[in-house]
Amino acid sequence: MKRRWALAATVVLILTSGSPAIAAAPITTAIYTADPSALVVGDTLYLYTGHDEAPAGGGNFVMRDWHVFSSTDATTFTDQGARLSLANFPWAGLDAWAGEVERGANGRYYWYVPVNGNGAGWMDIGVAVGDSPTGPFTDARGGPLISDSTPNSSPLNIDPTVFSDDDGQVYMYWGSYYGLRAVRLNANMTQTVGSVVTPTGVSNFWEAPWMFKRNGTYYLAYAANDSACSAPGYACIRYATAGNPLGPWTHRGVVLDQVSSTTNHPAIIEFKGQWYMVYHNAAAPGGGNFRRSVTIDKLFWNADGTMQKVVQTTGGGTGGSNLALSATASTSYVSPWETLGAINDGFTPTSSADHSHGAYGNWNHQGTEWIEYRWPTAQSVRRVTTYWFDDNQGIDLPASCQVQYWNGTAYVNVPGQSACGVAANTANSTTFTPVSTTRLRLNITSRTGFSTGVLEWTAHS
Ligand code: FUB
Repeated sequence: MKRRWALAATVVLILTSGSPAIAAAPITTAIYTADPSALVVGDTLYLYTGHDEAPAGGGNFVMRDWHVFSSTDATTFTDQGARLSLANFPWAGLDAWAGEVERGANGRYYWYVPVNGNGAGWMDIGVAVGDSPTGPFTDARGGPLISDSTPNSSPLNIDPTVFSDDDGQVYMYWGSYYGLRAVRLNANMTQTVGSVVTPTGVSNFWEAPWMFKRNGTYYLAYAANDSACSAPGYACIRYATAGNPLGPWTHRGVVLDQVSSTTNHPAIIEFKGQWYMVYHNAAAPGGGNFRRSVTIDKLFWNADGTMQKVVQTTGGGTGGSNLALSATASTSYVSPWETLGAINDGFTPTSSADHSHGAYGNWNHQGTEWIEYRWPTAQSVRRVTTYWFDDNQGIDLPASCQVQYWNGTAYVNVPGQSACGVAANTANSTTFTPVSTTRLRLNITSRTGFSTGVLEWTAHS
């Protein structure tokens, strides 16, 4: 039973507020975290995360345990440690992937996790139980709850989301490889009831379902990877709604654009009257597709019960306000009909083709051009985001980019720069070792035969 703060007064606040989120992002840089689920108990928000341990440059998931984080303000999170690991499941050996904790009617806490069960096939879903949100947790079954031998199981049995309805009925959704599945669980939370069903209406489902209820409507958010919302190999978060917990579902749109990691995984929850989207990206220093970081942003509702697309921020918890807003922009070249001022007007584009608030473009120059910010006094900067402009004509996504800063004598590359992302339809995040400077520059190198453009370039301390 989660998400219980739907007071009338807070609903009014949610419907009328539209300001960008300021929250902690990422929740920690001490370790890499992924695949969040969220649970509110009393005045505390708990996040249950996976733990990425792949080496720098690694090309596979290395995940052995799960962590619990707690917060009373959704900004500062305390790592309560690895509260569950593969060692808790003697029948499993690898792949501590995306889990979720749900409170049972008996007051106990059930942690559902996908693991490589060492049996037939690949991934199974197990469940551990504990008497507090932080455990200790122990294997509740001594074997899988769902496996490849479960009739009508998913092509990949991962990513369970468990939902306890107001009437005491419990439902579990899970799956990947486009194979969403659902089943009822009994009141003890550790056995399935009836047949596994294949829900309908969940358009472009790929993996990572998250189920919740608001004002009598059931919501299912999930990772999709169709070309309408993300670049090849990346995911966006879509969602569907239903009047019944097992559907049929109606697709409602995209609630979170593509992020800097290929995978994404949502948890949506209300805490102290504010709704949040918890997800992961590759934005932490040294991050990547297998070294992800859980982050959190505010989520706002429309009056008709649809969700506004989440604005991805760097968060106030890590000092993330947009320094570009107070900078003077300049460039090596801007086409006479384009607008350099668009790059720091604070607008969040809806796609790389969205030049409704103007765009910087350098057609018909090719090769390397730059844009630059100057401040009257030195700023500490550790991260930028770049939303590329692509007009599907002469301006295309760049081949590469490089952030530089003025060291008092010359422009030099920022130290420890993470990948300078060139993905479409997203704010590509680039982190580096903090620099103190009055000037920051983005060198942009075009693809052969094209010019380049930028819709928004933010800078953060
Ligand atoms: O972390 C491993 C897998 O990547 C998760 O199970 C998926 O949701 C994706 O995030």
